Amino acid sequence: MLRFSTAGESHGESLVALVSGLPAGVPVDQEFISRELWRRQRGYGRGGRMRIERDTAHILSGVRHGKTIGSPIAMTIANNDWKNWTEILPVEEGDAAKHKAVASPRPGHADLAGALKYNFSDARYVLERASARESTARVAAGSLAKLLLREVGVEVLSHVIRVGKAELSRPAKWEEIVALSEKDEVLLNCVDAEDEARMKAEVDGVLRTGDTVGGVFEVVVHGLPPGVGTHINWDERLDGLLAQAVMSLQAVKAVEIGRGVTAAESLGSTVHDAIGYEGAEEDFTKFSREHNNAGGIEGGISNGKDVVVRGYLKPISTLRRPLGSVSFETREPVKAAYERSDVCVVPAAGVASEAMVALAVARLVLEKFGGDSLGELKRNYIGYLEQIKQF
Ligand code: EPS
Repeated sequence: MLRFSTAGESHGESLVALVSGLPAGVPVDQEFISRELWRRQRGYGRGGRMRIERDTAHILSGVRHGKTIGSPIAMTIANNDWKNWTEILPVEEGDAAKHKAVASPRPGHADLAGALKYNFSDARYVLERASARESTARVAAGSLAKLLLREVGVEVLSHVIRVGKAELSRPAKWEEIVALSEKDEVLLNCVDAEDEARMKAEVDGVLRTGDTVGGVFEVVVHGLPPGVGTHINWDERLDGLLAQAVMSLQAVKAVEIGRGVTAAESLGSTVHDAIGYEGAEEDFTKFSREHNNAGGIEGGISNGKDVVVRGYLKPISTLRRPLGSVSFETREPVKAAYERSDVCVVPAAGVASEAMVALAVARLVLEKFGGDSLGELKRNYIGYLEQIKQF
């Protein structure tokens, strides 16, 4: 089974990603991993930290001569900011006077619930792990899943469809999303320049007022054949696994698949994607669909159309003009703690979600097609494609 876990804190020495269950023989392109990490770092609305970090993954194990060897892959990503925190957050006891307390919990953050749960006298240690800095390690892990998926023609990318009140006003084409991923400069990772300008204005507005803004990103899985995931068991459904994967990212508060939200207020006759039979191959089979409201998944199984997953992001909870809170020390009313933060992270959250979606899809692809080497996986994959083409 493909599994991964992460370790590391926002201002610690390094982040760590550990990935196991990839077959042997997958080419590992380190430039690709670096670019994925860099894609997560950019975007309009990030704070000063992104000028400090230049994320790169250092591979310690599981890859030799440019390919996976089947054993677990361990990677570290150094925090450049660590040099500024070595005395504030030492591993050894250190000097208590240098401690930098998060003295009043920020509403919306893990601060209060985490301090209560772990019996901390302030929220510093909670912030350190709750921070979305952790998503860097997920992107490193996800880039390996993407490299595997690429071998079977599957790609995963994202774009931004809403920032605050500014929304993408038209459907995006796959080619436009690909073009965004190839750009060296992006503002809000939106396929439409005019809509992006309106999104930028939303960010500029909150920058002025000391507030923050959320939004919606869309992750698209392109080239996935029908039959990945299953209706048979609740915990093997593709939709359920994607929902958990995306919801688990910091600040994501809702996940939608296809037209999931508006489907609830519409009639069945307008929601479901009527089926045709072309006689010629369309995508993977001779069956065709009028549209893709289902977002590429029916009954927890991929249906061969693009898988479309949306993540709804709440506004960042660290506010320059903070909300009311309570001092951990005195229990008196005070303003919530503020320290350097971002004001909008919708593009970055989209890239981190690509990683989570790629890991979930890669897990199910490996479960369906199996194989301890890439060659074995590909043989099974090609055989299956032949089977459904004849159907
Ligand atoms: C974050 C606060 C900021 C962000 C950070 C997430 O960090 P700092 O307090 O060091 O400025 O920049 O995000 C990242 C470091 C990152 O790589 O995405 C938070 O509190 O969640």
